[in-house]
Amino acid sequence: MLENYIDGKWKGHSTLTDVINPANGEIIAKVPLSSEKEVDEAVQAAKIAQKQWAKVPAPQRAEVLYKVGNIMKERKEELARLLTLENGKVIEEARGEVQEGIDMAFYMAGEGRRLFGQTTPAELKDKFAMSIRVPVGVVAIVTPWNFPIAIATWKSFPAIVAGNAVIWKPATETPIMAYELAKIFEEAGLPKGVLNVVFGKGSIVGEAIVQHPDIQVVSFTGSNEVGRTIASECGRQLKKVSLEMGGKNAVIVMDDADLDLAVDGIIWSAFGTSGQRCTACSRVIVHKDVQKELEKRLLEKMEQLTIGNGLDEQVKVGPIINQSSLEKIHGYVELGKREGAKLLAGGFPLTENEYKYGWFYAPTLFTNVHPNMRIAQEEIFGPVVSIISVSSLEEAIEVNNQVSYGLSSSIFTRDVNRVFKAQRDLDTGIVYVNAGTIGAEIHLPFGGTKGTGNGHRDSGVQALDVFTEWRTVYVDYSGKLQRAQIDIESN
Ligand code: UN1
Repeated sequence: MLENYIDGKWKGHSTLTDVINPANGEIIAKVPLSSEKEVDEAVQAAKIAQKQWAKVPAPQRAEVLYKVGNIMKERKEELARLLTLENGKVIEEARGEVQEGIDMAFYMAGEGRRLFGQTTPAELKDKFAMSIRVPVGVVAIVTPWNFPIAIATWKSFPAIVAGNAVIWKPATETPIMAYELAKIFEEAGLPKGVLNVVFGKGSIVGEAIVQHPDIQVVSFTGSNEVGRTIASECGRQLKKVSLEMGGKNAVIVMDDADLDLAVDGIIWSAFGTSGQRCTACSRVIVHKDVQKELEKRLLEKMEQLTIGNGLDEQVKVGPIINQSSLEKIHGYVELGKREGAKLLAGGFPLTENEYKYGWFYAPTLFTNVHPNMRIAQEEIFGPVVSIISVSSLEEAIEVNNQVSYGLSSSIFTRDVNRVFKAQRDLDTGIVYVNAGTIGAEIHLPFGGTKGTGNGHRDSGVQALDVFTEWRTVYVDYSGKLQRAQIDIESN
């Protein structure tokens, strides 16, 4: 039974819900469904803790992150197995995700000795001007089930090293990673109240977070619909909000591409994590001259994909997170057929034998897809790919950009001119050349344009912008009153 972590204490709750292993339907834990009361308790503790934490020198705050990183490293295999149990992703990807968290710990710990500000010349004599980063105060992070530990580290580590206190609401589907990370912080010696975890539903706990007057920042990764609601409410209250809300990411395959490489890139980014990544490839925009050959090779590779329980090292595609996601995916496949797309592979849930008690969906490939079809416009968040045929690079870029999202894109070509044109014109926050659409590294900014977000970035040094304010400091050491803009002449 999992417990909330508030003010350094583990607190049980009377209302609980089941955590289910999506590979076999087994109940693996129970998680609290908390209320506004727990959110408020956490915020009150965080307010007190933050005042002290902000006074701890940043290099010392960073020491806690080094310890967190080391504990995660020691426990990497165990954490990866727990991650596969609750989320379903295959074990090698789970190890990769835990590694992302470890990398983020050491990277952000390094920021404890930087947190660079700026010095800028002042207009007046004997006057010094600088801008420094200061913590915002109490911040909230709301994290999704598809990367339950990595995304939490992208947000909580910069927040903590910068001197904030954090209220964390993890997804109820994957609370075990949150529970484990909170235990790791506790073991690493993070002072009580600096990190608080409140489990529960978005409609209650999430809503209470957004409404709480003492929370200054909300950093959210999840659906577009929820993100927009959070944004409008935070806007009304003048809270800073950072949003990452998915993608409709495309791989472009030009007529001069290394086709085998492109096929590998598509398979990995479309069917890895069963397509349940914000960065997953769900469109392939292919030059018409290589379309047939690409389809043939894709189908051959798709046949080799082993689907099953992610704990089996041989399995390449794990389950879908839950029944409602499975139904949504299947709904889109039915819609694609009605819209006139041609189904080349998959298109059905797997329900027999070993698949009986879990939620599995066959890797699915559509062709003859028109860019305006809903399957080519809306995020499906499952193993479903649409092939769209084009005649030129310009058309490929136009089709890529014709969606409301702008997270990730990729191009396979051997032509350096096309590479540079594409990286300039593809309207996404992340562009890959000769690689699939997934695999962002933690020391670079992660986020997207248009409906993917609102201009902020997770991870990278840019994450600090979400969790700090810029303070401008002028020190006048002239010993007299110097009036800016007025006394300039007398300098
Ligand atoms: C996500 O899907 O929300 O770039 C995160 C990637 C991973 C992170 C994905 N490193 O695919």
